[in-house]
Amino acid sequence: MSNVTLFGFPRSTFVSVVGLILTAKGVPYTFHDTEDEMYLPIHLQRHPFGRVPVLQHDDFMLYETSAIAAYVDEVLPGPKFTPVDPRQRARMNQWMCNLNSYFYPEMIYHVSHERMVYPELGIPGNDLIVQRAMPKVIQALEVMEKELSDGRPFIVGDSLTMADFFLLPTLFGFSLTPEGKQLLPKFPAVQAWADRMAALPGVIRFRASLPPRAPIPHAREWVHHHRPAA
Ligand SMILES: N[C@@H](CCC(=O)N[C@@H](CS)C(=O)NCC(=O)O)C(=O)O
Repeated sequence: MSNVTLFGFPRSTFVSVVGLILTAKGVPYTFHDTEDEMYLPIHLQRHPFGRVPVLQHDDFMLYETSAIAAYVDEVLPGPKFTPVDPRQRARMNQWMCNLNSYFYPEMIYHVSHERMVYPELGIPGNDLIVQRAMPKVIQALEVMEKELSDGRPFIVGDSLTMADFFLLPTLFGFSLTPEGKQLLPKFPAVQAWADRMAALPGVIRFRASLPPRAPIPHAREWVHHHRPAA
């Protein structure tokens, strides 16, 4: 029986980052769906900020995706996704920070939530929030396109690193929005990277393990808690 449990809800991009890394390493894990528990004491005990993912390994509980990813790659068996070379490792960390600071907030919080998550719950999306985010989305894609423009297969170079797994779910979530469909074809290196990632056996296995895409009921609360001001 697996002694690794991943807590989260299936549409979460950060939960997918951890799921992708565990799957690519070949680590069996149990997925615990927190959809109905997000605001209950049982979940706040796992994550005092009420977010996901949370990882349990034996009796060790850990939250925050970057901390979880580093722990998983260091401690659990399977291929390593952290470069040994300090400069490559620093570049990987830089790209994980890029995702956290410049990609996820704009592409997911501002665009995907307004275009997909809220409308799926009957809550109208706010065009102003999307329009305000778009210059920053374009800047992020331009930076990524430039990084990949020397023909490297992965974001840090020849080898797959955790940074690729950090970027993929956010880029995928954005690609489903009208803005993503219109914009991404203008970034051929980013598109080629996404296609290359989608063809990796671990990514195929992880995606096949997900339930069919469904609305996120607890996202109704986000309107009150953390929707950006229009
Ligand atoms: N800094 C956190 C961010 C995690 C995060 O924002 N997760 C989102 C899902 S992608 C979440 O928990 N949202 C649930 C909510 O706000 O109710 C990390 O890296 O783990």
